[in-house]
Amino acid sequence: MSHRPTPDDKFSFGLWTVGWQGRDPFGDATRRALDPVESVRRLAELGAYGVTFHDDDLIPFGVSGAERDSHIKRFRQALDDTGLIVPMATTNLFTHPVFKDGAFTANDRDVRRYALRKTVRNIDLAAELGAGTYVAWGGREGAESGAAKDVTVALDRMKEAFDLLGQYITDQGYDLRFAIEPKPNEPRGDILLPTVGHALAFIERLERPELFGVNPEVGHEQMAGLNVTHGIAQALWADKLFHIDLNGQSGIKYDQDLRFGAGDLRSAFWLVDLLESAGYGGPRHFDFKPPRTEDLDGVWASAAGCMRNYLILKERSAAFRADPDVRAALRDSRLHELARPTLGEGESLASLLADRGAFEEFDAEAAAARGMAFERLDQLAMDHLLGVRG
Ligand code: XLS
Ligand code: MN
Ligand code: MN
Repeated sequence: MSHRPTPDDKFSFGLWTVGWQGRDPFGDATRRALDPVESVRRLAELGAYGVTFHDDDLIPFGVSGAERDSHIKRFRQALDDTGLIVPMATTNLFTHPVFKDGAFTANDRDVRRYALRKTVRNIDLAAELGAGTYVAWGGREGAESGAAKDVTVALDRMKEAFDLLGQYITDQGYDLRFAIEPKPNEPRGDILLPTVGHALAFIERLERPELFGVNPEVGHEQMAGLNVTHGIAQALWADKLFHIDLNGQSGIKYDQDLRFGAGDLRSAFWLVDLLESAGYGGPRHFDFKPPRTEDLDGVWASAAGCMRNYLILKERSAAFRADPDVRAALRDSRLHELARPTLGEGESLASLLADRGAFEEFDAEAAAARGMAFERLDQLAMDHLLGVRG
């Protein structure tokens, strides 16, 4: 298998990822600004199929209507020239100081109204450019102190905002769905809808839940110490994996946004194994930050590394699944039993209750003595991941 990406691999990148200039809380920019047109060209050359953006990545905040149009025109031209598409777009509701206390859940009502208008304006552009997904990351929706935010009321306001946006795309007839992106903290001390689970539960309370799914980010779940592959499996199980942000993270600390495959490599392996075996058909979107040590050559090397690592892990996962020893080990670990419903066909709860073998005559000691053989199975995965088998 080749590790050279092609558009069929559906790799996409945010303009803000390769375009990150390296400004952090302690230091200034280490790289010049990238023209979005240059990013589109370079990403296409590297084998990506899509590019995504926040409104302000493409059109600097506060410019006139005419200037806005000319930025959009140049971008469209670059898309036409390269064949890159825009699978997703999103709103910047966090950089400008007006959003210091949030956007859809800001205590100030006029800020909430402004945030909705800013979002609607960029939804129009997303629809015009053919995007199928609109991401909503509420980075400033949260608090640093207890009484500052009434969380139940803030969730009412969050629901109000998403219900209005759902109504908007329905009224406009846009072929667009929303993907809510959870994150536990940073930049707020604590952010609302902090994990995939919180977001999935919230979506069920919306007026049009069918229009809403999640956009989990690898590092964001890991910042909360969670197993990101399990979170994504649950999103898939609920038919809610509308989009994904792939990157790398080493444990519970600040949002590292490493290139995909860096950080927790075993977790990355299981994630690719899940996405590929579940037949996830959406974009493989990278939301990473090339470290500020890098010059622009390093930026493109880092972007290429994201895609290369995904393809290597995809190959390793396919070899793992095809290995006859792995198949035998999966049987020994009784995965096929997990796939069997607990009641037999046509069996009822009453027959389970009447089954003496299930309880009165069940030999719990004998069942407890059975080994699960998971260590052998996991070592086979490790061997495949490290490239010493197949
Ligand atoms: C920040 C988020 C952000 C979203 C899009 O932590 O990952 O980049 O993906 O607003
Ligand atoms: Mn992140
Ligand atoms: Mn993200």
